[in-house]
Amino acid sequence: MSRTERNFRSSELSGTVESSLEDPLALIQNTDLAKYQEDGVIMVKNVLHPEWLLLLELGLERVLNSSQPMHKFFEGKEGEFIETIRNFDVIPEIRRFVYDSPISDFIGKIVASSNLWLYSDEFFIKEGGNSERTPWHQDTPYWPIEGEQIASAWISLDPLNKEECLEYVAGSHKGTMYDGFSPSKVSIDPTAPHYDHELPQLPDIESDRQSYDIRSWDITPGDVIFAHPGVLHGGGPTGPDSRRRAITIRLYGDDIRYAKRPPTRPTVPLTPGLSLSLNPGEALRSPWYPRIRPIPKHIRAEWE
Ligand SMILES: O=C(O)CCC(=O)C(=O)O
Repeated sequence: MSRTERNFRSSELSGTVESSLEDPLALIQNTDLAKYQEDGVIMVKNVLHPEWLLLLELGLERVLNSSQPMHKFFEGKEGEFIETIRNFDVIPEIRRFVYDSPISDFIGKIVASSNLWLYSDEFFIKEGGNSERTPWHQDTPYWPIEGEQIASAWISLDPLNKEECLEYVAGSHKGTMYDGFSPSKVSIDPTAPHYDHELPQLPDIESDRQSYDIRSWDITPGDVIFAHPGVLHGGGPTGPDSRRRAITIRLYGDDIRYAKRPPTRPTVPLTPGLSLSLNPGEALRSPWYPRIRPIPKHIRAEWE
């Protein structure tokens, strides 16, 4: 079956996990945790059962057929691709995935927190071949947070070679927090600042790749990349026959606090009212960020 056919299912691929393990958390080992601390990113192979991938594909189809807000990068150009954020609240498949699959416990193990809250979920959908790069950036300048117990799990529903994968600058989570890129200006300048010069401008990593320790991997659906949101990352462009449907799930633990960002632009995703209910330095607790672990009683009551 062609990879670009609409009804292609990543769960039908050979090479994905065939049966659930009794203890999925054992798939993330102490060596992985040490590497995550050092590099700010790890790729763990074959950790998601095909049924979870099917659930995500159904969720993506529901999002694409919904009136959920979508943003187009490189709009109107050949390399255009779509991004859509925070569908958890309205797309039941994403809720099921976050509560029921092992993804949240994987993140809990990585950030060493048994309490977990959802920061966001975000799809990046590169279809039709020849999609552009996702510009290099860190997530932290866009998010009104401080603390270390937060991680993103990046999951591709399609097989990818390492050039098409999300790429990371190892160790950069320990360095400077740069400004973000400006999504509306990416086709002119992928380092154009998001804010009004309150943070240092992003370096032009793409023009100087040899100066950075860039990591990426060949991906088979079922593999997951876990990353610290302070690590510089950018998405490889896709080839002419490629399709790259990826979702990132971001969860945080106990030490994450509310922090202000420059007032010249809103943070991402939009959370109106948040700055009126929290002071900088307070724990990030708000209806914007639902508790995921332990699973709240009212959620458990749905099936008990
Ligand atoms: O998938 C991509 O191209 C971008 C992903 C990304 O920036 C993220 O997950 O934070």
